[in-house]
Amino acid sequence: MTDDRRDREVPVAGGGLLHRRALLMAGAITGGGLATSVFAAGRSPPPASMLQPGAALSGYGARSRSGAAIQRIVPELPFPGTGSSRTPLQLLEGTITPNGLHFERHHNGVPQIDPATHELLVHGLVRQPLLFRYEDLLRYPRESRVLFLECSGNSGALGAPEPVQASAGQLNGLVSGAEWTGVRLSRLLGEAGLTGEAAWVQAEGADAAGMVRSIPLSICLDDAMVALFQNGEPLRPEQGFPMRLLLPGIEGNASVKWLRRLKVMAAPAFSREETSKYTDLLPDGKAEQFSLRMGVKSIILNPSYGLDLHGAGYQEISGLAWSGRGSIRKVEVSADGGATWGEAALGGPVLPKALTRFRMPWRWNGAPATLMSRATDETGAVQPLRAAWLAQSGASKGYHSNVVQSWRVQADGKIAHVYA
Ligand SMILES: Nc1nc2c(c(=O)[nH]1)N[C@H]1C(S)=C(S)[C@@H](COP(=O)(O)O)O[C@H]1N2
Ligand SMILES: [Mo]
Repeated sequence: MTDDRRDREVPVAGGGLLHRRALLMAGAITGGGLATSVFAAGRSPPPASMLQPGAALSGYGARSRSGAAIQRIVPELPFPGTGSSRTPLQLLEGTITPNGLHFERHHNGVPQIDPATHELLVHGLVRQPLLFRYEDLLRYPRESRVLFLECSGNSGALGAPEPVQASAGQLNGLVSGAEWTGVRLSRLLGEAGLTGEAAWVQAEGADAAGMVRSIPLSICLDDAMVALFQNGEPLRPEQGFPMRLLLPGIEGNASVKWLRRLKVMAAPAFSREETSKYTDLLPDGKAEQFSLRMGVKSIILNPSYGLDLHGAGYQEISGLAWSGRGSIRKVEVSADGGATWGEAALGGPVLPKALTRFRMPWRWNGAPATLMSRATDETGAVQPLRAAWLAQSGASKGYHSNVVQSWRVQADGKIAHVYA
């Protein structure tokens, strides 16, 4: 190693983790080691793509052939419309999930809804009940926000007694990130005029599940929106076309899709989705209801299960972090099973209640290593270790898992899911 490289590659923790500033320095990391030398490659004749005109223009772009191989992780189910498909997080980059790869969770399939006849009713404890057509909503002032959406059942497999050997997306892909555009819910409720007793809003979807969730008014009047667009185009049917609730930082279940009614109430509905499901069973056998806000969480996506390493040397460790309470303050990474930790670089802009990409330079020495990441959010909340989380919440708890996860890199470069 040259003196030059030693200056730039400052170790910050055990197992070869480097100071994040190494990411900023051209040539510091690879030192010419990853690309093919020009002399070895020989001369460079024009490729076949330069010898004839390319394909025609198209009305809607398609993915490259290899890109098209990236698919949602869809389970085989007895009732194919009811269940969830997952985002293959480990195969994607950045923080925005392409619309066709946004995870899906449907309780009774994807309805086909005609925007020309669909209506949103706002009623209950309001001075003036109102009906909004899709075209009405399109005339309201809009706002766009980059947000994560996560099912509270995400990462539930981390509670299994033995680590499930599956990809990062299979384990954690009930989270996606998108830029959502819509109308602030407070604007619509304000127009209907809330009465004094108003305290909850029951949201109902127009799907065959007739899904109902009760949402505290404080959340509805804060940053909730009725979303109409997703990453620049109208919502996909899977995501709730023509309109859905989008509650930043709140468990996905409450972001009711195919939204058709909002009933302002003095008390919650105590619907199926907030009694028999989506409650958190505590060690004493009681169930906590309306534990709506998602915790601080991070996962390493690269390297991860299924993305084996090919030889020792420089590797970038990268992944995603998010928190329902605001923005990510820091992500620490360990390469020695949690004995020592170094701080990763955060990709900007770091937005509240949005996916944040973290990156950590690593020079792997080829020996077995256990990789972990641990996020801290702007409120100071820290992602818990698995054992601590299970101890305080009871092993039966399937929802809201935000435990630190561990990947074991073996000497042959293969990666296993482990409990460290
Ligand atoms: N009407 C309706 N809304 C719904 C659901 C549903 O089945 N019906 N599923 C909920 C659940 S459990 C989640 S996690 C999110 C998933 O949103 P997505 O499919 O756009 O990812 O939608 C929520 N909204
Ligand atoms: Mo969910």
